[in-house]
Amino acid sequence: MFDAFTRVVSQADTRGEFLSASQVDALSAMVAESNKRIDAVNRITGNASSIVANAARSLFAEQPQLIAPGGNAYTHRRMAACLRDMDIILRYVTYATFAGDGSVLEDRCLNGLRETYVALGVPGASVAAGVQKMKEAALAIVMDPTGITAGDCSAIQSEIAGYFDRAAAAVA
Ligand code: PEB
Repeated sequence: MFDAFTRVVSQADTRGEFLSASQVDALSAMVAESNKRIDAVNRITGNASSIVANAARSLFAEQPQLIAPGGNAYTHRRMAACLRDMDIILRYVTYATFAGDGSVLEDRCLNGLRETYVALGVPGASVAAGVQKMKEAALAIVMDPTGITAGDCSAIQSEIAGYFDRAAAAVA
């Protein structure tokens, strides 16, 4: 598991090189912008249960076969497993956002997840659709201008979008 700093260190060490000026500059810029990152993590974390619940509700409205008898979210046990899975994926997206690196998401959540879903008979494309819904809701909350100093959050927005997209692509 890397963060933005340990990844740069590891890459430099692999080549036996000192850190380059451009690597240091990029990390300095990341530190200078870190309030945006922390605010984004706090906002997603603080709204996690409603992000999950609303995304699931919207998914089941679009794909009612999931909650019909025989569906993959039919019975309380499967519904609970589904909500838990969405919550787990969202949690790892917040970790990746905090670390500024997707490896924690890749290594501890997405690695092997497609195979798990295939084995369980859970439709990966439906999970991916749920992840996309969480992405929309999370980014709407992150980019909400109320109560924060106005600034350019396009970089953190696209970084977070990228983590959700990787999660969706990993199971689709
Ligand atoms: C991944 N999900 C399920 C299981 C596992 C995961 C390992 C099997 C064990 C169990 O039931 O608990 N676990 C989960 C995860 C990590 C982990 C992400 C990462 C670290 O450790 N059903 C639907 C939707 C979708 C869904 C499409 C969006 O209709 C999910 C939610 N996951 C779902 C369901 C099950 C499951 C298990 C329904 C139960 C399947 C079954 O037992 O029939």
